[in-house]
Amino acid sequence: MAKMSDNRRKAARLMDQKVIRGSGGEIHQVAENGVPQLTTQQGVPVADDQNSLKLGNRGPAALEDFHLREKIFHFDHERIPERVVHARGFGAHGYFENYESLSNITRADLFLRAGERTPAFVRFSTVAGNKGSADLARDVRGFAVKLYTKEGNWDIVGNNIPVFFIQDAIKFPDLIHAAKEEPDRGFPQAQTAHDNFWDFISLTPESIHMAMWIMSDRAIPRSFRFMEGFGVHTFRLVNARGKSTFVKFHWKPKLGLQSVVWNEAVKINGADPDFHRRDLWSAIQSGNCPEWELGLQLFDEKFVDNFAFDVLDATKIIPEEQIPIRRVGRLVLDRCVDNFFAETEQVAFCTQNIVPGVDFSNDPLLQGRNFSYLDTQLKRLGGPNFTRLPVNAPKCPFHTLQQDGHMALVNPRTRVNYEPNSWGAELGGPRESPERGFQSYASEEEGQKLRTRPDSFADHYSQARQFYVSQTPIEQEHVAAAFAFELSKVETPTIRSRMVAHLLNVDKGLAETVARTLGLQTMPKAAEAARPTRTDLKASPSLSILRNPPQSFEGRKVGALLTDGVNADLLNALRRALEEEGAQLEIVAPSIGGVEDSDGNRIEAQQSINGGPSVLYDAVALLTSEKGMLRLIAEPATRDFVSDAFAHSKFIAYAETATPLITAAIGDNHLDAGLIRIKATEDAALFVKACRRFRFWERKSQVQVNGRRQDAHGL
Ligand code: HDE
Repeated sequence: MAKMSDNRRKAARLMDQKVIRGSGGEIHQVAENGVPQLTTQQGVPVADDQNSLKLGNRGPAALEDFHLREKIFHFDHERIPERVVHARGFGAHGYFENYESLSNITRADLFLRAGERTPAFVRFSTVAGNKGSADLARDVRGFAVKLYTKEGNWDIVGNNIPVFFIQDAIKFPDLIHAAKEEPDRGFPQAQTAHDNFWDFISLTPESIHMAMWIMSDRAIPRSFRFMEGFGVHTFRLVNARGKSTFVKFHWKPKLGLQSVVWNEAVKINGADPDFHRRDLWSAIQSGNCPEWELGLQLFDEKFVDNFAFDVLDATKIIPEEQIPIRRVGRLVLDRCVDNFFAETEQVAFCTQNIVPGVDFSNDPLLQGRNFSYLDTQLKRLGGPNFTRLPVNAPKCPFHTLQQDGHMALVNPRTRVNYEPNSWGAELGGPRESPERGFQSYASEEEGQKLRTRPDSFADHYSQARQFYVSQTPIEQEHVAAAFAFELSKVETPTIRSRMVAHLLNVDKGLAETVARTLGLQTMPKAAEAARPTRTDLKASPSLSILRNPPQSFEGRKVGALLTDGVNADLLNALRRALEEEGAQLEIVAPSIGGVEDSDGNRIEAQQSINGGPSVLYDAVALLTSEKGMLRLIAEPATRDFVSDAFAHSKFIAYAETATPLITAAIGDNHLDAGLIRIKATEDAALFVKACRRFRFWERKSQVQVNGRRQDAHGL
């Protein structure tokens, strides 16, 4: 009889681990002391998960090895198609809490009672990149919210930008094809900086307003937690009496808006491509649960008739100054997913998922989306039963007569799978509910069947100009620099000129700056406009990030570069001041083993200097001791830590002993008020107070990099 392979196994230790060594030296771990047994999918206990079944010691492999076959078969089928857009995303659970009854506006159940909490799942995403792309791509961010109400699931599938590129869904495949990697070469990925994208945009004047937004800092957010969200389209809210009010949905982040600068974004992508998902994960895990308030812009037919633009045109906003935002509740994200695939990947948002009390408008983009989402989920999730996956299923009771299909987990339990039927109240299954059931708003619709664009959609530039003039000079500089960067990657000169021709209709100064930076030899004429740009639209301060700063440094992170001998008092003072502010301190040290402070205490490090560049932080502190500093001063990573923080206009706290490090990195005549020397413990609090402004934008001085002048804003 063949010897059981177990006889050749020997108990062994691998450092702290008690293991068993097999005959080939491989490690086995055994189910004992209450550890569950590994089984196959069929529940058969597995004796050996390290070796396949072979004839003799060295093979060949036996086809009857059902464990090997099952394991590899399942692995081979682990992937499902990624989303055609918004492939890279990150989700979390939470709840929506309603502030007051809105019954006079809507019969939607979640809005009827003050204090009512509705479970929610939110998925943030980038649009263009594939699933494995980096978080800091210049891109729109998806902001999709699933609300599990007591009367069904309501999905607000929005973005962090309130307008869209196109006005009609029929252009969506073209837009996305143009934005994604070019089909012959398969690159560039997760970038709009290429010919096809700008070719399409330059031939689609309706997209110019959105182009302004994506060239602004909105497209490189510091974190999902510091982004607004928008439902984009006009929707309807309908009350119990059947009265409809138009609405636009807004999510306002409690921590305020914040973005990074482009040069920083590029470096973050290298240092931590998961920067945004890690940020959300850590915030929730540490109990700093991000919050947004739901804001409603409510308006009636009279406003619609008098508004300068068409409320069905998704390339237009309604300025907050014109229709103020009413904050009606808060969204809190307080639980990370248990499993990324099961929840974040399998969650299926559909714009069609609405509840009684909410309804669509005729926005042609929204109408097309209502087809697209259900359709795409079928392909992605492989069958019609994706609605039963835990993350997609309603949390209220639901009863349908639908059955079968791929992966049917639940079918009707009784004989009844149709209606009407005569099986009576007990056996007859679910019935209609004329009172509570969803009723479409009975809007008056008539007209010829036409394939046309309404002329009320024809103004392409006025709000683009309004967006631009609403920005601070710094933000305007960033917009110009972003256009110049993106167009510099466009190889075809006529496309560059065409874009400048459009920008001339937005703002002459902007167009000239972009043309100059691109080195355009001749200035084109302004693009012929379907409607002349209106210059009477007032600046809307709410469109600027920098005009609406939060008053606190809460939720932000300081990276402190330490060496052995760091002044313990200063470090503790900084830690305390940040804690009081609700901000975080991360220790960056020459090695991950940490440092010893001036009192002889061991300080744990979260990053080594090579793994924790300053782009990962909102502000930095240089608390190196004199001796430690001398050892680091020639290291490129250390110099970059300082010079990047400086170039990205960050506040920098420094101990006297770190001064030579600053001089080495940025020269000796650049000290400005954004560099704060902390001598005594009170100075740490002053530094944190200064950080409430996030960036020291006044920094006009220049940094010498490789003998060349570099703009201090990292443009
Ligand atoms: Fe989407 N969009 N979209 N979109 N969209 C998808 O659905 C589509 C549009 C948005 O985290 C797809 O499940 C069309 C506007 C988000 O899972 C697809 C049109 C806005 C997400 C689709 C638009 C969005 C998607 C791909 C033009 C902001 C990610 C995978 C008519 C208001 C949801 C999927 C998530 C995803 C179609 C335009 C937001 C193909 C046809 C405008 C946040 O169905």
